[in-house]
Amino acid sequence: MEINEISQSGGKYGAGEIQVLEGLEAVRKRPGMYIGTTGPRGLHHLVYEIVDNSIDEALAGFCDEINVEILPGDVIRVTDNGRGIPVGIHPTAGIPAVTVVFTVLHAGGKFGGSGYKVSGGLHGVGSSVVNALSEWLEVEVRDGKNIYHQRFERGNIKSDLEVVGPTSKKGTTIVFKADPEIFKETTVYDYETLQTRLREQAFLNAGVKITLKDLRDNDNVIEDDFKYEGGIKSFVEYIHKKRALEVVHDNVISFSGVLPGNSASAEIAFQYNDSYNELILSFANNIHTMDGGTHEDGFKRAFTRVINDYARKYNLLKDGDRNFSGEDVREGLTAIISVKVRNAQFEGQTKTRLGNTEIKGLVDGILADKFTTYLEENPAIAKAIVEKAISASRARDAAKKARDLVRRKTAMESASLPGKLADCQSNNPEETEIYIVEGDSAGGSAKNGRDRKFQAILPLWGKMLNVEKARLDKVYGNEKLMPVITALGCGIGEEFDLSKLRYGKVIIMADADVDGSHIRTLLLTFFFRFMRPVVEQGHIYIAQPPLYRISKNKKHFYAYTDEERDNILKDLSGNTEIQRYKGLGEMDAEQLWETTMNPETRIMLKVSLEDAAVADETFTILMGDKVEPRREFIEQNAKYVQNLDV
Ligand code: TSJ
Repeated sequence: MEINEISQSGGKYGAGEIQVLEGLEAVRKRPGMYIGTTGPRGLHHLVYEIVDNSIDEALAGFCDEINVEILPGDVIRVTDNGRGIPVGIHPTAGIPAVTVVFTVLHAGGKFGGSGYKVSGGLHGVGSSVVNALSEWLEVEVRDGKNIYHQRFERGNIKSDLEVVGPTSKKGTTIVFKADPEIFKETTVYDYETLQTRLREQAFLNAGVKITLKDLRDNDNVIEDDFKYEGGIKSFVEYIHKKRALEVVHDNVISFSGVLPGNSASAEIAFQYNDSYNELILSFANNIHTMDGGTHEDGFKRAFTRVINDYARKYNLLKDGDRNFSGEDVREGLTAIISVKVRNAQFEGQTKTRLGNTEIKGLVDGILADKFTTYLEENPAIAKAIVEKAISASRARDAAKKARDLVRRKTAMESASLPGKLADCQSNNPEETEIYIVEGDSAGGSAKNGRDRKFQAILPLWGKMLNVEKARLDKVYGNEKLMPVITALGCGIGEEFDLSKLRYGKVIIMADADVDGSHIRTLLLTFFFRFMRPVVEQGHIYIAQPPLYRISKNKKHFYAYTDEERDNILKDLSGNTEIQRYKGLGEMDAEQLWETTMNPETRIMLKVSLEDAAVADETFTILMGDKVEPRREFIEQNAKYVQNLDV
């Protein structure tokens, strides 16, 4: 451990005395350098940073319970039943080791010799950074004899480490309040964000019990327990259950292995479902490697090879047949890859790509050996997997044919734009907009109300395609989606080219009811799956038509929420007339322009990639074959989803 960063040594700190250590001042000056952002992400990152330490203790084999509580005032309390952060005097710093942990930059983890730190946040900082960015932080250590306590404020020691009582228990508790001076946007935690992350950590660390409690509202205490003996196998089961996906074989397949010398270990779990989507989630030292890396590369390479070898050996692929592509064998596959590496190298701009070259061989080797044996020993499952790959391969050929057909048609017909499209005059995407409108009457009002210079209208009609169950070839033939594809001009799938997008803004305009919500979700799901960059680059918007028109003395006011309606009614007081719009079709062209389409006055929601991903998930739940998760979803969202027929 490096202690030379500490600016005083051997000192006794008097309570109340303010000691600023150079390192921590730097953290407060440039918080972004240490936690990425001081927005909500950075705020939640503080919690992960603290919890990671308890997870390390669990990985070392000394802790099996971690409790995370959100207290009133958005104070966080994390408690574990590990050995307790060491309280002895640190040999070089001359102060208690626990104090070093919170006051010296990079002091997390590795003291005591045996510490094998594998977890750690995105930016690999530590508890001292959390301390520096907290208005106050208190630590309590229980070593089986005494309870120790120390308090810090904005990184400064406020009280010395002192014994505050006896105990027979062991463990560590950290309580902290994120500093509003640093987290200017918000210091309010989102329960679901913490829930998702803690559940994920429980999957990745089999057998560790993690609890989350929200105690901010006395009348509404929320609590979740996560403990998965099955580890990442349970993770795969959870994903399939949550997404209401039907599985192709009963059991999740899983393998694990280590490198000689124990410098790294890998666990792999996967299962096929009957959808056409591939979902591979990879982790290195419990960090989600969003950009993949050597572990994912090794998995993909070996996975494709093993299945091709098997299919050749048993003549399921004949002499003249092409090998399956990676996409073919991964269609409908959900896989989790989790590796623990002693010296993990994270690469790329966001440091979410694993770079250690030896890991590719580790994962490849595990699959080559164990998956090959598995297929030999489970011929029925092997057959199901190969058949799925054959069907994927055929569908890919069919999609290519369908695409070529569309291309040829497009080339032949001079007017290749959809017949129902009312195009705009400008062809400069910097200023053009397309309204995708559900319903013919609304489409009519929109056409008449628009500014035809830059606003195009595409009414949607025809039968909805279940995008969840659709491969590309189905999308190519679909009468509802094809006009959207041709109107936007940028293609889908392999053909996709963002530079050909014909409109800068793609605006979904649908009623504010359940059917409207359904069509919005469908379109978002479609864009998310088949034109993701259009979403990523912020081209998708949702129009916000008003819910009410309030009239008084021939003057009209529009309200977009119930709250707005009440405020307007209060302001106007007496003799008003309220019209509740049931659909876009009830507005005439002028009203629609004024309230929803005029750039000067309209309200629009810009869709983020996250919104689209949520829509994708929601859609999967609503459209899936399984009844249970659907009911659960509707119950949870009952307040938002009214009048829904179940
Ligand atoms: F982040 C933190 F430091 F504030 C923190 C540390 C927060 C929480 C909630 C827990 C912990 C933590 C640290 N729990 N358990 C430990 N264990 C050690 O620090 C520890 C104990 C003993 C030995 C040893 O070698 O005897 C080594 C270590 C790393």
